[in-house]
Amino acid sequence: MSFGKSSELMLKNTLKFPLHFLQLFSGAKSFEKNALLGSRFLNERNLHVRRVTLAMRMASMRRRRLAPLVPAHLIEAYEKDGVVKIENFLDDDLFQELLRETHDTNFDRVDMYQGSTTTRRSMIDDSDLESRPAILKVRDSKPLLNLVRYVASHAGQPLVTLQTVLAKASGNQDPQSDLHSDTFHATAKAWLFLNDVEEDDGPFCFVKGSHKMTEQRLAWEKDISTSIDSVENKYSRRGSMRVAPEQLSDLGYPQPTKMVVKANTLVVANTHGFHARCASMKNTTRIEIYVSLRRNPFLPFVAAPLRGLHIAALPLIQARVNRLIISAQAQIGKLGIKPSPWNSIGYGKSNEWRHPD
Ligand SMILES: O=C(O)CCC(=O)C(=O)O
Repeated sequence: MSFGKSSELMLKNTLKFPLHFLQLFSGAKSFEKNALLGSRFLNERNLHVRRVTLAMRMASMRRRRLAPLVPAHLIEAYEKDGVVKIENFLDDDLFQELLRETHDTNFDRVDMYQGSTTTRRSMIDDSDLESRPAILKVRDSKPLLNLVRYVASHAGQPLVTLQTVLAKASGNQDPQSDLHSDTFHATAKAWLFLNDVEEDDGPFCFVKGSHKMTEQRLAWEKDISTSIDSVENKYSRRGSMRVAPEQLSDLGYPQPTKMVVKANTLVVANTHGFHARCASMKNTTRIEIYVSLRRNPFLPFVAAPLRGLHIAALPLIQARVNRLIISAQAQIGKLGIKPSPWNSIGYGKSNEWRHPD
């Protein structure tokens, strides 16, 4: 007996229904991969809009409880713009030592290739930092981690890694260069830049104020959620919505701000807001301590003294989290669920230019 394509799809969706249903209460975002999230019927009845608005309300509630961890002027800056920039974040001695440890020594590295850009992570787990006290100090810096927690609206343990972005002037389009929102809820990314980033060095850019929903944006997102089959961009179909700069004013937002920065500047953003890595006009090397934190948007608690009951805060995990994430993604790849984007390239300098094997 042979099924038609649509009967097969119906059977698949029926079998997956319990999983898809549970995912409604998680950070799952892909309209394409979850028949409920992508359902025109449900989204015409505001499923997506309700998830967005509930997630935002829960994030504000959690942030109020996290506010004592962060200085008032940074809270004010975040609430206004959705992004916080702090120049001269580290004192000069610590910053110089951080540069020395980063540039003079070899790291265990993995690379990800997106278009003409290579994103490298150099492992900074406990075992890598026995003789790198400056990186350790920054990795565990409370002011840094607490600001990321506030912006993410969670008390969990952020991922901290040493990241290098090696961007070529020409080649295939890097998907990070299109303005986008990472997902439908608050999530934090931070960059402590170790070198100056000029206008044409592929700076981070952010649409100030886009961490807040406007009525127009909600209506635009509803439109997308009810017409997934005709959305061309695959990342938008997967819940990371792309927006064109020309659309921003219709959504009630300004044009993006390029974060042109001096070395030792920290930028922390809620990447639910629209952002991108500007295209590079020349070959550039951007090196940074990169931090991120994303958790279930519907968590009703903060539990700050218990690190938000986050599995990543368990000492055995925290000590080797850089490698655990890479090997978890490799395992998921081997199971045929989703290929890992990371390629091990062995030990070497974090800023070395090399050709993919
Ligand atoms: O590295 C950057 O400047 C931004 C990267 C980005 O867009 C992202 O991580 O979503």
